[in-house]
Amino acid sequence: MAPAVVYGSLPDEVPLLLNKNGLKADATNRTYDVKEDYEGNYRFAPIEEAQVSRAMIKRYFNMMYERAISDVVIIGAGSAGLSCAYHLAKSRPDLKITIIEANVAPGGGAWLGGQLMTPMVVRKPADRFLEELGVPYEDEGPFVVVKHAALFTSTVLSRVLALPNVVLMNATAVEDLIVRPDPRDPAGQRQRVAGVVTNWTLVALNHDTQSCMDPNVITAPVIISATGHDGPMGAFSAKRLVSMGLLKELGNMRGLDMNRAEPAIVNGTREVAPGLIMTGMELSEHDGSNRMGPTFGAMMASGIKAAREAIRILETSQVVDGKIVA
Ligand code: AHZ
Repeated sequence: MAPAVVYGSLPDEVPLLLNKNGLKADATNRTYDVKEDYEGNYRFAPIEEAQVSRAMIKRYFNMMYERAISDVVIIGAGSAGLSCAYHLAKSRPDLKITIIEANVAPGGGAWLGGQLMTPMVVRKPADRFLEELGVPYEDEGPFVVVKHAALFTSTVLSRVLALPNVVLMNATAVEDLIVRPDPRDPAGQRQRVAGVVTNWTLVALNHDTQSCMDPNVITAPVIISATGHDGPMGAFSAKRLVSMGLLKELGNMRGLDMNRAEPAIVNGTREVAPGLIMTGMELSEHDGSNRMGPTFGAMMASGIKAAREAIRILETSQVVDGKIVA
């Protein structure tokens, strides 16, 4: 006779707590014979492989379920997107902020300065953002220098991820935008960006090699696009606005002029189409403004401005179930 198949015998996942004797006890008061010994006798608490799967799946898919309606979606976790997420999440802890990043590694181009060198240059007054994050720098008068760009990027990333109202889905690409008639337009002609269409990036990169692999969606009253200048995935929303007929043509990023480029990006950060704010270097493709090369102050200040714009929109709108209704 075949052996009986028994389900439900796996212990549920329960938090481990340290008890008086240094043994780990979980919430059901089971104790585990663990030892932190680096002389050859290190012992872990036992685990079933399925517990590991369930620990991840439960959290990830609960998070996707919960964030199917978000308050703000930020597309792209480069220096502009992360600066935006930090300012927004700190200023408005009540908002559900969802960051979608196509790459496995968040951070965009901010892991290095210019020409693959490590120092990062930030023009004043954007050094105030470094102060707020607690990132040290050397003062060179009109600008400051962080010893390694990764010190800025890892710090802002860890601060953002530690905020309870932020989630980051990396290795996930935005491959389209949700667009609806804008309820604020009495004629019903104007279109409003109302969410994002997502897919695992590895799937998004394989639409030409496989049969149809349909996407997922996230609804939000405000979308902030921070996908950088043109590249394999860059300037995503700017290009989609053109192909959808919501923008006549791309302005195309112009040649390098640090003095013109940085204020143009910061001061031009705005809601470029109803429901869609654009920040960082993506804006240079939308507006046809100069690039600044390896100076990062404008990315930080543009991110902060995008966060302020998002708050302004939310404070002047009536939102029901993730949709602006008036
Ligand atoms: O992976 C991209 C990167 O991390 C991500 N991204 C792009 N398209 C996406 C999509 N879905 C999800 N469809 C997407 N994620 O967006 C991030 C963009 O980061 P970035 O560092 O490229 O852009 P940024 O505007 O934050 O910073 C630009 C930094 C530059 S470029 C530049 C110059 O060339 O002159 N100067 C500066 C300071």
